[in-house]
Amino acid sequence: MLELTEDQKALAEMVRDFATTRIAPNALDWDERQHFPVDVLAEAGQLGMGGIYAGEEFGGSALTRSDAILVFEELAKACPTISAYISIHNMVVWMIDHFGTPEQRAQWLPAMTAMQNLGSYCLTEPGIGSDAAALTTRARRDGDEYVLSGVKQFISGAGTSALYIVMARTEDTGARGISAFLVPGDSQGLSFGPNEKKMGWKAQPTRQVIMDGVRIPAGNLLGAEGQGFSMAMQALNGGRLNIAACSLGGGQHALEQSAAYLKERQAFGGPLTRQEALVFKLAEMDMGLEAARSLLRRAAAALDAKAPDRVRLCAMAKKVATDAGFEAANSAIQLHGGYGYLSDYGLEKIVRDLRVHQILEGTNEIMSLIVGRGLVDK
Ligand code: FAD
Ligand code: 2MC
Repeated sequence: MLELTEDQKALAEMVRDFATTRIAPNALDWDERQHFPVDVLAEAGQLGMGGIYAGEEFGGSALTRSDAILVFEELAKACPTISAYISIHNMVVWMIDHFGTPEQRAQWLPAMTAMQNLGSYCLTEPGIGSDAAALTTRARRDGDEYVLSGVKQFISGAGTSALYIVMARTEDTGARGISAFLVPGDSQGLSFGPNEKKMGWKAQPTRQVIMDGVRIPAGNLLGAEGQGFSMAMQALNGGRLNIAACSLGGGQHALEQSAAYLKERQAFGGPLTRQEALVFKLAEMDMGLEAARSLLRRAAAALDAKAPDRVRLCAMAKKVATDAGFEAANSAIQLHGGYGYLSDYGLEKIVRDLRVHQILEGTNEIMSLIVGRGLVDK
């Protein structure tokens, strides 16, 4: 299970080629200019990365979750921010492909799997994040339409996306009163807050999505009324695997760069690789990443197999890998000394980008809550 197949090795190599030629050379510049490279995203779409685990009927690649984590790790070696946005887009595409009607799939998927149109996932609100089942955005049925009002906070891709999947309340019955809606980006009454100024993830926009009486056709309800929370959580299981893979990619790149640097850097009469303490640090980084990668592959296999413990394993992998990736990147700065602190070396960007993976797609405390509840709520 942990060995890659020949097809998986070829997939990783194809993505690596794309990432090293089209993303890596530009990553620092996009970060500095806060540039969201939609043209390069469309190129990723042409290579099948817009619907990685969506069916082939409307342009998806019909790959597994075990394949997808390889894609996201390779992309993240070049830029965690771009990799993570492509993951969010894939969550949206998967929700439409998996839960949508034939009409919804035919309408939205072709341009989205090609990444000509981008998608945003809208769960968080200004007043609720971790306690997602308490969300307050309203959707009221009015004849052949729904009318949506409320504000979504921290929405990745907002303002650029053509489609927003919005989780909104249709009944006052907790998680079971939440429904999911397909909200076109050009809807009347839809507006966006300013682009947030952030520590990292600068090459993708993060904005509020503001809905003031947005009217959408009743046919834009995704799934049935009351199923929105469950669908949103199912999409997040895959998102958590992908974000874990993004952290591994960033951490792995930082590790490789550090090993190369220690070989070159001279001090105390020879290269720094002669200092055993530093080689031990590299070994610790490697061990942390490899252990997390093993758990991540097990969690992805569990999601592929719809195993009963998949939610627990996805939560574990998300916490373990995002912590390991951040630790590795932060250690890489230390191993580079003062140079690690300079933007040109790219390491401080990786630290800034990976820091938020411990916060979003469910904070790492919420991952512990999911795992811990399973131990004591039996
Ligand atoms: P809170 O829920 O207020 O938590 C505050 C602190 O309390 C955290 O440390 C948390 O772990 C802790 N805490 C809360 N409850 C518990 C508990 N029961 N036990 C222990 N500790 C607890 N959301 C979207 O819907 N779509 C997006 O595209 C999106 N993109 C994002 C991009 C960025 C750059 C950022 C920063 C966030 C994004 N988010 C998005 C939102 C993200 O998912 C939330 O920030 C996250 O879920 C945490 O919610 P919160 O910020 O409200 O923190
Ligand atoms: N997969 C499938 N179903 C799930 C699930 C999961 N991961 N998590 C919860 N559910 C189901 C659960 O089985 C239950 O179903 P049923 O009603 O049939 O029993 C229902 O959802 C309600 O779950 P809980 O009773 O556990 O609800 P509670 O409110 O106690 O806790 C919690 C839910 C905290 C686990 C959930 O709110 C959560 O994951 N919070 C974190 C929010 C989050 O991850 N936000 C990320 C936003 S997106 C983002 O950051 C991006 C960058 C895109």
